[in-house]
Amino acid sequence: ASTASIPERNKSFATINSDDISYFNKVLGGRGVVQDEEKLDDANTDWMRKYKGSSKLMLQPRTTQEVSQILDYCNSRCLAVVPQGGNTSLVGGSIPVYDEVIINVGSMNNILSFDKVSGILVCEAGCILENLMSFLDNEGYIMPLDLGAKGSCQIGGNISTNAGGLRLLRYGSLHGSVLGLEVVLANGTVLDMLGTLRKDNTGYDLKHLFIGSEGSLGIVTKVSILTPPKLPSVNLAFLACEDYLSCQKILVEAKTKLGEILSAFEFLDINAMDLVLKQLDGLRDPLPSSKHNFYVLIETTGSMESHDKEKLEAFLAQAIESGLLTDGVVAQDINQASSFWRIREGVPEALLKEGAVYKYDLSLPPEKIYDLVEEMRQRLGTAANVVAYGHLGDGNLHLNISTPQYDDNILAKIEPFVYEWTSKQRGSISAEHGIGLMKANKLHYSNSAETVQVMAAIKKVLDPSGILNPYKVLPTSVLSQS
Ligand code: FAD
Ligand code: 2HG
Ligand code: ZN
Repeated sequence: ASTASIPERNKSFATINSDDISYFNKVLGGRGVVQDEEKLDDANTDWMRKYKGSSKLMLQPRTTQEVSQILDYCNSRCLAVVPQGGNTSLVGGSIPVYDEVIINVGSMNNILSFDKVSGILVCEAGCILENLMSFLDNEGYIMPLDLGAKGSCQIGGNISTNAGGLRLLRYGSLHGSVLGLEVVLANGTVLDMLGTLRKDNTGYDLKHLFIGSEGSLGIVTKVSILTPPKLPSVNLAFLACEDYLSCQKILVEAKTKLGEILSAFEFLDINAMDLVLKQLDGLRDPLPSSKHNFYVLIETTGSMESHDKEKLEAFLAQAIESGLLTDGVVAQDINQASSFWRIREGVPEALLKEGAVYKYDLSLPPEKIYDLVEEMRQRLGTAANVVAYGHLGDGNLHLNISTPQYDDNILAKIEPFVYEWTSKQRGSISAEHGIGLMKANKLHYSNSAETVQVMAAIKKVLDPSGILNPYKVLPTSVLSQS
């Protein structure tokens, strides 16, 4: 991977010594002070195997008090730290850049309360998303977010990245469903904002600062989240369109004709589909009679099976008759539905198997999305496979450029072009994955200089020595000025 844009190690940070290790052993009672090389190697390496740090220490606290003591100590010693959850970041956000101490709250994985009437779940930040989903399933509820990394990512990591995913279209962003947080600041101060109220207009709503701040302002230790009820009727259609304009028209049709039951609207282009079928075992093309340029997944979730089915079938029949859809199939059972989802959710894994990958996670006006993909294909010719998919219903394109290995000449053709193009459309250079290390010095493409200055000022107030997740989110140049 290219390291061209990685800033130098900040010399004001201390390096760990044996006194530090003794202190951490004392605080954690001898458990969760990890110096084992193999474990550290995993924690130093990101999911894409693109970024690699060289931390010598990972701490696994079990209580908020322990997190507080660790941070208080690191702050006074000027030891830099990186909060890490499931380490599924796609922007180099969760790994140390140099020798930062890794703090992983994965051992804080208790469910603290669940209110069956309101659907409000309170849990510790280290709970794995899929475990929360299974817990809620037994209670007749679901999590308001779902994503391909559910088996590893932690709710604290989801909140810190403001993860979007497959259900955002229906249930909105975590800024809406997170009702409260407990957060530990850089100096060890515990902020108890763990409310369980839907309505609470008492002063500045500080929890929102931590949703999406990628571990740069504090460590999330507890979470209160509003969960939707599990509805009995879920249908999933796997559909084909011949051109991108038809995908957009189908989206508008789905929003108007399936409005109250629409729960996901995703797309893949033919390059994404071919790749996933080639790289992942056991998957079959749901529409095998011919190849199509675009594939769309439409999920509906409602309370009455017969009504929902009738509605979806009428919608599909009309879309086929009008020529917007050229083929389509509705999953007949839960196994077929999960195999359809596996195709969509498996694209990142398929890309990883294929070789090197340049990832761009963009918010763009939906009508512009595929223009960028086509321009990128023209720029790169046969040197790369340009793959497009994503959360079309939310205007979120996942533009992935796959090459046999990382190559700075190819990167120079992609960047800054992709960021400039997005900026010109007033799009976002990070729809849902965050800024991390990858885009810290690209923030200006989506934010004015004044906005970035205010962000730096907030960072200075909450973390004056800059120990929390250094080199990430904000450009180091702005932080050193403020
Ligand atoms: P990590 O990757 O460990 O950390 C992410 C960031 O949060 C880092 O900056 C880290 O410092 C910080 N952090 C972690 N825990 C805490 C904490 N307790 N307190 C403070 N800061 C913390 N993202 C989407 O938005 N939508 C998707 O559909 C989606 N799909 C994905 C599919 C795959 C296969 C993969 C690998 C990733 C996907 N992601 C997606 C990206 C990723 O953001 C999410 O997987 C997830 O939200 C990260 O959670 P995590 O626990 O792994 O956090
Ligand atoms: C998804 O929606 C994830 O599958 C990952 O956000 C996207 O790999 C990507 O670009
Ligand atoms: Zn996504």
